[in-house]
Amino acid sequence: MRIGIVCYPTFGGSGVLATELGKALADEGHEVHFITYQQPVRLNVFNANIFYHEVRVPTYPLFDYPPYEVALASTMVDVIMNHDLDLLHVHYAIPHASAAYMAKQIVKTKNGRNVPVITTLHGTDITLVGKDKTYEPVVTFSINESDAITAVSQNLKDETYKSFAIHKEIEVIHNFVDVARFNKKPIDAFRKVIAPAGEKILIHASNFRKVKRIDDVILVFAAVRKEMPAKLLMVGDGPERHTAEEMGRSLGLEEDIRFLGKQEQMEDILAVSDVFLLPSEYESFGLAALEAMAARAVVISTNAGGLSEINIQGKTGFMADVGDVASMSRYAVDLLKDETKLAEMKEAAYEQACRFDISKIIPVYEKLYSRFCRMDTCKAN
Ligand code: GMT
Repeated sequence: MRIGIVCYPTFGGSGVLATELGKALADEGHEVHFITYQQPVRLNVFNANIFYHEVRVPTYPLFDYPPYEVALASTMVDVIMNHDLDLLHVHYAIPHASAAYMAKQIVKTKNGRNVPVITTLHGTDITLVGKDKTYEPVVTFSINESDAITAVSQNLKDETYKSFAIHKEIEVIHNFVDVARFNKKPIDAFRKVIAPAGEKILIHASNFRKVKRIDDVILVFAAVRKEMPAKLLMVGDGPERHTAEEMGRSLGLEEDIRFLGKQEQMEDILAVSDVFLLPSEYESFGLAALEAMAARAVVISTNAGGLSEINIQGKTGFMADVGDVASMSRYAVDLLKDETKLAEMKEAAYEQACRFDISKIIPVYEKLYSRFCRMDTCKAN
């Protein structure tokens, strides 16, 4: 099939998932057209089946806010018509679902074709930004106008029905991980640089927004550090980074916490890590945690949102209520002191990640797409 994928190109989970999906579909022989304002960060391979179309947003002195959605819809129209796309799959509702609706109407007027639009809901497009009264009417309308709607967890599906008047079926298709990529042997030299005395390594990776509760990451680590030598890797960047760095310094932990910034080789960093901390206020799914599990890191997280759909309490990791730093700290200390338990849970985390392997989820998306196959142009795949 010829598939258009619209996503954010940044380090956020929705962009990562959409890019990995597109790459996997291209490997399966589909023609995949990415439509974004910048090359997606994980689109780092050459594949003859992958095309990248950049959305250019011309500026003009009158525009305090250049109209990105208009430029996006126009680019979608161009790509649909020039490449005869079979469908558009948009990731993160705002503003991708409404831009897709507009593009669909334009193509219909121009050549009578009704291009199917699939919208995948990822998280804050529903639970935070989308709910805002400024956006809600457009979000509700464009989700309802989609030909198929998917959510990355059962929790996000439930939240969507709770917050928006959606009268269509939302299908749950869980996020996935390429287990083979994350199942890597630790690079000894790298581990030695981070933890020269064989200290345990904890890690957090995110875009450092308020919803991630970065302070709690530092507090849990401080509690661990009181009990044993340990190191913390902070991967990513965002608005809360400065506060976190300051907090680390004020607790006298600057020698033990490394802020690595945005990193592309997550598999190498995760491979040397023992515990992944994710104390978020909300996570629709927690793709970063799933990638950590595939690399055999034990996840200590909150039980918010869809996290309990991947993390099994006491088996693959531990969960506590949002803000319950004391419990998360206790879980981390007890686990890191018990080598046998740690090894056992690392293995269980890996096995759980295998249940969400890319090979299991791609066929689910392909099945969904096949419902919209055009008899005249759809090839066997
Ligand atoms: O919150 C982020 O890190 C980015 C955001 C996004 O949509 O780009 O992530 C959401 O989508 C991810 C992929 O489906 C999920 O794994 C994250 O849990 C979800 N984030 C939240 O719900 C806060």
